[in-house]
Amino acid sequence: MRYWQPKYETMKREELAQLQSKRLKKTAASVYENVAFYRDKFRQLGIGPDDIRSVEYISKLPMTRKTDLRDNYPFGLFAVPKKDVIRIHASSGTSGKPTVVGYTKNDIENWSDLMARNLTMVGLDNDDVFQNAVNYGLFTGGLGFHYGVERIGAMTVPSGTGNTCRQLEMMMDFGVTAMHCTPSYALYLAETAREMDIVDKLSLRVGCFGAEPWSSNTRKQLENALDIKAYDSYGLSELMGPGVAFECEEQDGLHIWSDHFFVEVLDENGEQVAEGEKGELVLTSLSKEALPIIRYRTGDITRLLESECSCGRTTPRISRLLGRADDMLIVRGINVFPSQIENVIVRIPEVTEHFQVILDRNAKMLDEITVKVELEENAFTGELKDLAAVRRHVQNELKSVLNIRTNVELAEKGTIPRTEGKSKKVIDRRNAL
Ligand code: DLL
Repeated sequence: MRYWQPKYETMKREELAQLQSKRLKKTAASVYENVAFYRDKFRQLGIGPDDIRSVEYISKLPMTRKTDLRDNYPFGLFAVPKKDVIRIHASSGTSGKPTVVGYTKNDIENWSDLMARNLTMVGLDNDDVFQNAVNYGLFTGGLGFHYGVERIGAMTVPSGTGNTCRQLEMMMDFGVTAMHCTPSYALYLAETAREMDIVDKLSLRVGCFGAEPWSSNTRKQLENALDIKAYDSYGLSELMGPGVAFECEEQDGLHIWSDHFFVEVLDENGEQVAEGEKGELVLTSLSKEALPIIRYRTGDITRLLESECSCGRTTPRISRLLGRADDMLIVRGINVFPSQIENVIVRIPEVTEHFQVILDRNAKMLDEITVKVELEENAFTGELKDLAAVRRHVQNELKSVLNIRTNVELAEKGTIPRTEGKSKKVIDRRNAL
């Protein structure tokens, strides 16, 4: 087994708890001293950093939400002077101000190390050629991966996004063995590679995909289409960017680097759920200098897996992300996650894996949900002989999972927009005038 930092990756639980306690105390002291927002919160709760004897005390500390970063835009939560910040990133923010995050030199060092751990964990080294097909701007995915790839000494191809045919040409010409992009863009790349009939000219063996939810069926699809092993990469700007949690070659949950992040999975009342139960991922940074974050409510739903992984790493793991608390659609009182729809669609051979969910309100003010899917070129060669049969089949499959009747719209292949970054799968027109 190859590790990047074996000392930390295979730490015994007691040893890890000691390290976490030490780092939590330091983090709490830093935010108390340097960030008015946290000092006020700690004071309101009648606690100070000296009360923290061990990491278990964390459940008494205040939570941080995305709105707190927005309210303190741009640098209000930074715990170091501006001269010590060597880089910022920002998350796009679909509404209101974006959230800005900052890094000291040490933060960038740690981030690069964590990314190097991840890439080593999926079997990459300096013999690999790595194409990083994501945006290199304020989005953390570009530079975050780039520094990790350089750290393991692989040859970096910083292709960025766009021009899908050119991306594929680079893969062929440079002998690219590993790549990173969003899973939705990977599907598009795979589709284009098939159309150009070049899949067998690619040397790809590893794909790292993340930054948005994707299902295990999409994984299978990508692995088959590109003849690779596809790994899930989870992260968020507020905590660092990509690299917070990553799958190993076992593909059995994502290792979360708990020497740098303390993991909680909480129910609606803020109580820790039992191992294996669904809850919201709440993360505390244990080593960040520029922007330490205490108990950040990620909004992402997952399960905590504490059992040891056969890869030998002793970190806790989380299940693949099951959606976001705020991604959940409520349609006629029923909870619907876009990931459930994705899981159904990718199993139906008559339609492609691209879909959109459109929500409307009808004349009786009732919600209507329409799932738009694309018909495959050879859709009628199997048991389903015409459009009506395909539509009915998709509708029935969706009903059996969602417990709600959906309208199904069949579109021509290629008509649902493909994206280079995070895809927009839901169009909610219910409150439109
Ligand atoms: O998306 C960081 C990243 C870049 C992760 C590249 C992985 C690869 P943000 O733009 O701040 O940061 O968005 C973070 O994206 O809270 C999740 O809701 C979602 N997300 C990220 N990774 C996954 C994943 C980057 N593997 C938000 N599965 C997070 C599901 C994911 N959702």
